[in-house]
Amino acid sequence: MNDINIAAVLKRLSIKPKNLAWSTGIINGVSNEEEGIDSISPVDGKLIAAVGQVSPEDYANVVAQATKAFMQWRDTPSPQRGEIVRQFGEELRKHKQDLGTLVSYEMGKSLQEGLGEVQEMIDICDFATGLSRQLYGLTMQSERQGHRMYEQWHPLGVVGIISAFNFPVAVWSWNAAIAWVCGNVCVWKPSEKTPITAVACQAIIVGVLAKNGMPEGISCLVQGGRSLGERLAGDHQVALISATGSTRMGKSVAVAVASRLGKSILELGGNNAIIITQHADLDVALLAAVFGAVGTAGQRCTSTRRLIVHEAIYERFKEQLVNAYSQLRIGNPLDENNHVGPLIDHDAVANYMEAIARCKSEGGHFIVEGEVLGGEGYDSGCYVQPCIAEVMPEFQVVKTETFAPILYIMKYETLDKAIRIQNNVPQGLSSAIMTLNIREAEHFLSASGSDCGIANVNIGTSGAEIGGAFGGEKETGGGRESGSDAWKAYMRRQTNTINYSDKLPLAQGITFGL
Ligand code: UN1
Repeated sequence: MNDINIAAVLKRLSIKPKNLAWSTGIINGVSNEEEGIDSISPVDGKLIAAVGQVSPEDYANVVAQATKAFMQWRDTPSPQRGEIVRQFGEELRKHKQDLGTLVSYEMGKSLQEGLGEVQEMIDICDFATGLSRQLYGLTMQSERQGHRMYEQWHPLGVVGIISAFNFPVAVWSWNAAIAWVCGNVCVWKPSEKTPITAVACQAIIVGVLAKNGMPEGISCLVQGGRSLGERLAGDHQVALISATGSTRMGKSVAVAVASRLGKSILELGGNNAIIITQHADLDVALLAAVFGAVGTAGQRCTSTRRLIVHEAIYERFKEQLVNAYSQLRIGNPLDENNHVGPLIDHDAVANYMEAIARCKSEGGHFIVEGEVLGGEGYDSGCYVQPCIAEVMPEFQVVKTETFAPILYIMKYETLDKAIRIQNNVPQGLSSAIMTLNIREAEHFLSASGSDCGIANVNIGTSGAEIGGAFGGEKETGGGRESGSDAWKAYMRRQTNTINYSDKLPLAQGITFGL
């Protein structure tokens, strides 16, 4: 970090005061300076830059520009839209190091993970480019003679994207890249905790659009807090809202969007468990558990929060886990020697402390104690010790998602019981089993197994690839983003029946004559 010059990174990413105007949502306009958002790095507590918040008038202007751009974009052939997304991916390749560094500095995740996040963006651009030639509909057999029936997929219009601080750029790109090739235009409200990475992405896509003679309204950025999210969710001009964040936020977005019969994709909280059976490869299990629990300082939706370990190997695995935690290096995430960076801010630190206190009050026994770290290199006050508590599965705190590196470990006797424990939480995002036994693995993946949107075997709960549909059940919200056929949620389906006969036969054999 000491040799990383953040000012130079910002410059190379075209983050100049002039460009911060984008963040107000005024396309090539001026910022509303009074109500700024300061972006403070959790790495060292320093101000990175400030952006203006969008005013209601700015917002109306943005949506008007987006709506206007949609008229042009929806008529652009999808493979041409894919070509523009491909070029965006190429620019991301060029800027990978700088953007990954900025993600790491603004959000606090390790540089490796920051670069990985940009790689996810590149990957989704490649995926979307291919997809732009594969937005297939079905052809159906008509029951009437001389009739042809088929379906086609059309764009929805303006897609609102509300993203969270923990994946400040990748989750936006999953949504935006797919939405664009589908013919939609996007209005992005990033987390107010990570506004600068959003400006960097906007600078890149604006350049690509300009080079192709396309209007900026195809990609709009609006910065602000909760009230802006509410404005977006309640806006009938926004056909689809894709929101990532807490279950509390998701519930209010869901109600606002449903009340106007809009569409939503929700990717909310997780409470992800790994079941480690007596047939597991414990070396693989250990690495998966530790990366899942401490990666991104426990701030992924997919972070491993619970380990459900078979009684026969419980003590041995526990010992290995404690030993692994003693080797963790916590510190500046831009220093590649460190495994764990800071939490996002002081509120997150307070939530971590509160969860630890609650766990203790419910009877949890900490085998690795948690604490807020102080002293040299920890001046931002956001660095915490990843910790592990032995718990009973029914503790309330164990059923709650705390965005911090707190790992709960519990014992089981039979696989059915382990699966019951795993499923008995309100959330349903990701899950995993560690076993070399095919019966156990297949049972876990069966309908009576994991109830989550993601279920893995011999892989941890985090680190999903973009090619699969990403999302989960229950309080995770039910939405699916990124790969597989998740694109269908970004389009409207139209069923077309064409009569090329000289009669008008009615369906269901109804006769009607004049
Ligand atoms: C999130 O935490 O919201 O599967 C997204 C993963 C990443 C994405 C996480 N590819 O951990």
